[in-house]
Amino acid sequence: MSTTALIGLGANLGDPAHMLETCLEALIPLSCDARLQVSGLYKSAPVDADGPDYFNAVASLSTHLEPMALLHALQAIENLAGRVRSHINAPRTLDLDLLLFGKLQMNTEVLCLPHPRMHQRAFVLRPLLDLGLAQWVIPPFGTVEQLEAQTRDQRIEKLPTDLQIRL
Ligand code: PH2
Ligand code: MG
Ligand code: MG
Repeated sequence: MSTTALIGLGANLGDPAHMLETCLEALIPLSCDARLQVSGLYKSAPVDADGPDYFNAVASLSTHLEPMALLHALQAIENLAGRVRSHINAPRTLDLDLLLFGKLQMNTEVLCLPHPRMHQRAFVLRPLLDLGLAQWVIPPFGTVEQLEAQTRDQRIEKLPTDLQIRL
């Protein structure tokens, strides 16, 4: 059985757009049908963080992995990208957040699903609209469309060039 997982991509150090493209290649083996959907590419003001503007996108994939195995695979990709974990919300070369794993809800020290802050963040919600998920419900808060409408005060712009997946 496969599960649809949504992954938030973010970076604000180095060459973020290039990093996000490279990381898409690394996500392909985690997907059971080699079909990876990616939102448009966005530039956004840091939320609860400092440093340069972030580049953000969201990817959707269908996976056979269990949630913890997927989380560990994402952390391995972050580490390969030279991610240094200095302090909470420190600027980073690559951040891969597991946002949703099917309809699974869980709350452990290492993994909370749905991601506990995704419903408040334009840099997650706007890309989800690109993926056709406007009516997706983020429990217990509401649909992506409703929640995105409440984040219009956050600065975010869609960049003209989409991320390319190079096979
Ligand atoms: N990630 C954070 C904290 N703040 N702000 C933006 N705009 N984009 C991010 O990806 C982001 C953030 C922690 O992971
Ligand atoms: Mg994050
Ligand atoms: Mg993270």
